[in-house]
Amino acid sequence: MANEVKLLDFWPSMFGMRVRIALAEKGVAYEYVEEDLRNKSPLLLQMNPIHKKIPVLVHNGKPISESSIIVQYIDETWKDRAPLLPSDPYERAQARFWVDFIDKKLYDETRKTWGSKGEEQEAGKRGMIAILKQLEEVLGEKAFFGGECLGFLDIGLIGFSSWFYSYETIGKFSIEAECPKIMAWVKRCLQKESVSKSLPDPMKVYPFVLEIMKALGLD
Ligand SMILES: N[C@@H](CCC(=O)N[C@@H](CS)C(=O)NCC(=O)O)C(=O)O
Repeated sequence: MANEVKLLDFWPSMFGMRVRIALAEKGVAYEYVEEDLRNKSPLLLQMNPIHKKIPVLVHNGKPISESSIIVQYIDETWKDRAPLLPSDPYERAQARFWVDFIDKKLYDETRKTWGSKGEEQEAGKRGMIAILKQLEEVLGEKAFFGGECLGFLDIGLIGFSSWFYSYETIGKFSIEAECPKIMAWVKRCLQKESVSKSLPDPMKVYPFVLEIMKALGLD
């Protein structure tokens, strides 16, 4: 079967980054399609009519949406190399639990660090640090959440690190001071080409965040 793989994405998206990393880990060649989210393409609207969001993976013409579902699909489809989810069902359930936790809790807290002011912003900073500390406990003494190799939970979290500089600079706090183990883990992940080539430069993310803040009247 031919493998025609297309990724509808938007460069600063930590959700899109998950898919880029998973495809890189598996060595899957694909066409990258950058979306303008203020003017969504007919292809995006056709491929993800429910949420109308990126990322969408289009595999041999069939769309798959929701980043964590896409990463699992990639792992199951190209299963002969670089396993991303643990083989043990309990470990697999745990990895899925923590990615679900990131999706339900972390994104909202991080957004408050730059997308709000005053007490809400402070609460976002506290909330984000509390979640990262929780994840430090999950990491324990392991090199990666996946153990010796990058896994599903690593892929679920690492994209946020390209926004850390923006959260810290706008929110005036230091993630490294509060969560040194997470920062050491970020540095280990960035040594992997699958990660470093999939994440944008934090210095490019920062002006992008400032631009959204301006548009929201938060500057
Ligand atoms: N739960 C989704 C979140 C995806 C998401 O929030 N995508 C954003 C970009 S980061 C988007 O497409 N936003 C467009 C919109 O909301 O209209 C996933 O994991 O894929």
